[in-house]
Amino acid sequence: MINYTELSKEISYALRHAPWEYELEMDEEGYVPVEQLLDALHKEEKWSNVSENDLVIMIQKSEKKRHEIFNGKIKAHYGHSIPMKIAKEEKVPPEVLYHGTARRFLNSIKEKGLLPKGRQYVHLSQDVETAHSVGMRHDRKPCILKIDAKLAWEDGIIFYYGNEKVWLADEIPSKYIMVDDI
Ligand code: HQG
Repeated sequence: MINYTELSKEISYALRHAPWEYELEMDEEGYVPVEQLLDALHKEEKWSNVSENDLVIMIQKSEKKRHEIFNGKIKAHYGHSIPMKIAKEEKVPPEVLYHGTARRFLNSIKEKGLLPKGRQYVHLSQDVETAHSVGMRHDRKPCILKIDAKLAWEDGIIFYYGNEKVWLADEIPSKYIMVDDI
């Protein structure tokens, strides 16, 4: 029986952080051939029977839309930390976006704005619930930041589409970030 959550974590690791460990050739959008990924996975005992159909099931079963298969290739929608910057689609953002973070990061965020830190882009959430679950990964009582995406976009900050819940930006200066009244 395949553990699809574990499979998804390993594939996220491969596609976001370490394609070279799996000998994957990645294009500028982050796609790799499904066959290459399967060949790499098959070298591990626990993934020796994984098929393309399992990857489809893994994507369907996941609450978050992390991966996409298209034309025999698979990519991660967001989260990358590899040196080659993944090209994302620029898009007009919703008027407001959210970011869930830890209380201990607040002073630094107020001073420097939101920075990508270990990843290629700052990750923003479409709704408060998503931001809350993102923030819970860093702090049991996370802070939800409200981003004036409309104003930022009008001022020339570029936003990129991750999936229907996740938006990306290169950075968000602190003047567009509100910490209170959520
Ligand atoms: C913080 C997961 C200090 C930032 C999630 C965050 C998301 C600063 C942390 C996706 C800062 C980076 C990404 C500054 C930002 N000073 N701290 N100036 N600017 N930070 O994990 O956004 O489940 O790299 O607030 O759900 O938490 O894996 O980013 O707390 O969608 O699919 O630096 O990853 O998706 O943490 O999460 P992360 P994130 P998956």
